[in-house]
Amino acid sequence: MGDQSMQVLAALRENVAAGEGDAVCRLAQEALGIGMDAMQAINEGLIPGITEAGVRFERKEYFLPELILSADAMKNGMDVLEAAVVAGGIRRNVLATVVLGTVKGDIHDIGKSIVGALLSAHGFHVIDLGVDVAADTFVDRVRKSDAQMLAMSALLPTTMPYMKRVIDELGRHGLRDKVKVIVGGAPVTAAYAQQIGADGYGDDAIAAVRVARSVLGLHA
Ligand code: B1M
Repeated sequence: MGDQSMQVLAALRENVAAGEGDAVCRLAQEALGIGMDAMQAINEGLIPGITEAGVRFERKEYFLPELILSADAMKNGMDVLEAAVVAGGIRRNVLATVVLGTVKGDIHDIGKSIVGALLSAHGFHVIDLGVDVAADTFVDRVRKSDAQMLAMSALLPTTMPYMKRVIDELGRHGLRDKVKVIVGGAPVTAAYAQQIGADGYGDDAIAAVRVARSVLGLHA
């Protein structure tokens, strides 16, 4: 990697961590301008930056307002980079419809949105319901859209169990056999996914795409 790329990535990390949204927006454009892959800018610039903000929050160097500023700065960067991820997608025909959301009680949406962008880039039609999504909303959209997959994200140990509730609710509505369920988010593990009866688990957004393809039996 060239010096210029290294500098842009370091500046992205620092400015996301510092909550400098305007600078992040400019740097994200600079990254694309020098030909950097958008996913590299996300994975090696934005994500380490927001992770650092989380570490500072844990150490009580940051409080909620600073964390929110960092999250907003990350979103500024995502606004620029996400379009490039989706536009750089390798397929144009729709592979399957996926209903996506962060579960009820949880407003973390950055990781979920990255998963959504990558699924779109790989040819999935993504219906993103946003954050704090209730079980009946998930069920309703799965039914109405005839989705082949439901993808849920949870970032808090307290909201993870809600994913099981959604899976149970799909069963109650006779939809469990019609839709595959994949789950993810920082506290979620493969073992937990299995325990709650999900069909698949993704450790990160790339894995989410791999798992989505595999549980739907779609091969390259
Ligand atoms: Co929150 N938060 N937060 N937060 N926050 C964490 C999760 C925390 C670990 C921070 C910390 O203490 N170090 C901590 C949880 C601790 C715990 O209980 N274990 C925490 C807390 C405590 C809270 C609040 C309770 C704080 C408070 O109010 N006192 C509160 C809860 C609000 C709520 O949801 N009800 C809260 C609020 C917030 C903000 C609003 C300020 C902001 C979110 C803004 C937003 O999303 N729009 C925020 C942020 C930014 C974080 C951290 C710093 C970063 C999360 C993030 O975006 N990471 C986070 C610390 C951390 O994770 N290091 C933290 C980057 C993102 C790309 O990663 O989301 O993990 P992630 O997604 C990854 C993978 O997990 C995976 O792919 C993604 C890309 O690789 N993935 C999937 C995600 N979903 C997937 C789905 C899949 C497959 C893969 O299949 C469907």
